[in-house]
Amino acid sequence: MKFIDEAKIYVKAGDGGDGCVSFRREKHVPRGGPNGGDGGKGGDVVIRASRSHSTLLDLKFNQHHVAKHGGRGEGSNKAGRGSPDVEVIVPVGTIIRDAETGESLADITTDGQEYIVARGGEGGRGNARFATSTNRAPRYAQEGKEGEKRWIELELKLLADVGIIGLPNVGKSTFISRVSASRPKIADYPFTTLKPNLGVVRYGDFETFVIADIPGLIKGAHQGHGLGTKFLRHIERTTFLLHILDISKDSHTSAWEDFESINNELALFSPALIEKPQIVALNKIDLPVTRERMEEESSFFKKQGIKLFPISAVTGEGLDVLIWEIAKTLQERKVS
Ligand SMILES: Nc1nc2c(ncn2[C@@H]2O[C@H](COP(=O)(O)OP(=O)(O)OP(=O)(O)O)[C@@H](O)[C@H]2O)c(=O)[nH]1
Ligand SMILES: [Mg+2]
Repeated sequence: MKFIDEAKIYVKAGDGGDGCVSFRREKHVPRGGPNGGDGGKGGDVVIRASRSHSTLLDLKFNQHHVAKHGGRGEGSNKAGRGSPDVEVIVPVGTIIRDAETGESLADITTDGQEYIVARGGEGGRGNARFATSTNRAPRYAQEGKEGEKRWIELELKLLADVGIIGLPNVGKSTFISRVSASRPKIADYPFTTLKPNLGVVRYGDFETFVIADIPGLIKGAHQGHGLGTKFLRHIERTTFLLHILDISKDSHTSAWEDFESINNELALFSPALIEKPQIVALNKIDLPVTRERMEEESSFFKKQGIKLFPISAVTGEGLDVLIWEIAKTLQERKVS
């Protein structure tokens, strides 16, 4: 499976406008001075990052990005018009390279960040600029400079929006396999997942978000128990966490105790992680043991001010509601 999104595009900045050769013509003045204006600057091609874009898909169908030339200079010292820049919008996290040399040009890491990939040519100077005491009537002007052009490669490493946490065996991988095209190994024993998996979740008509399934955490993870905390850095840049709980194993399991114990491990590992908002789901409600206690657990969480989403990753029950909640929360965070 590929989690690198790539696009190759051609960018060409506008050429500068030529400078103008012109002389003043006035009544009764046999030979006026030079008054040719400068040419305008050609438009740049600028790459700009936007948080509202999540893939490079648009650019695969729209490869050529060409800015307009600057206007020619005119008589009466009128400068040519500068041309507007052409913007190419990319998601945050895009790496820009020169396609020919492979040279890395920029790493776009923040919303609104800009990088000029092709600089517009400067306009040529008009003949008015070349007048000197010895040459009062220069008959030449400069040509505009050519705008830069090249092929560039864009690469986006997908960053997960949502990280799934929970004890081993609660159904994290089952969940991601149900809501995305990701197919991690699923089995009824702890530590089935040994390295993180990413899945792209589609919802609505065209929207997507990326979710990361990481190995299960256990008590003492911060001391290296289980697989420890070594995969937690993979979810350090996510917007929030999906915390999955499972009370089906034995009748003494309390969802709240598991919830607190995982959060305790998170806090010990990284204050930044525990600060992240969490959406909490109770999985396996298709099993009678879980179903019976679902209401009780939900009302307990509610008292703590937390909404518990009952789901079954196997039958799909409750998943739509949960996905919409995740999508809504992501949207709100993008806007704010
Ligand atoms: N009945 C039922 N079983 C489920 C559900 N979700 C997962 N399971 C089962 O629970 C077991 C563990 O599922 P996984 O998805 O591998 O759990 P995990 O959380 O990824 O586990 P680790 O990767 O080991 O941390 C498997 O046998 C699944 O079939 C569910 O909604 N209902
Ligand atoms: Mg797993």
